[in-house]
Amino acid sequence: MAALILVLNGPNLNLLGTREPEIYGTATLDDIHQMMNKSASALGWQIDFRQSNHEGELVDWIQWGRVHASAIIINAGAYTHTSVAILDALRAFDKAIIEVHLSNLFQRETFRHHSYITPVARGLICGFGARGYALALDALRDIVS
Ligand code: CA2
Repeated sequence: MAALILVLNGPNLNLLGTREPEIYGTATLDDIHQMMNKSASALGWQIDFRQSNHEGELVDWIQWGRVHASAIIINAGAYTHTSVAILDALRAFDKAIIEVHLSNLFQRETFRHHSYITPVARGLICGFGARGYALALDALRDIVS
């Protein structure tokens, strides 16, 4: 059966491409979704691509992923810096987690330098804009069979 990669996007990422292009680039979330579908199908994988502005919904989806997903790629948006609930849910996911951010967190405000997710992630990709999602999929090629 084709591996299913769950791609989770947190609050405000639905606004991508509409504001702050100097920080987040010009690609919309739909552009990223389409790009990932293409890359994944070349690998024989499926993508389940979701966005929510609600912490609990993200937690529910991570729990769903425990049963259905081979890996999680997550950009938790601002919840990255605040959410113990998302950390706890990810801790219960026993397959690979890749953390992605469009911007380079370490060139930004100090409150963005800490991530609750990095300690449970296989790796962190930040600062490459939308390309970071493609890099995360590429990283999974050596991890997901
Ligand atoms: O760089 C990233 O990917 C972030 O996860 C984006 C979050 C931010 O809180 C994190 O610190 C870093 C914010 C996403 C908001 O995206 C917008 C895009 C366009 C217009 C408004 C918000």
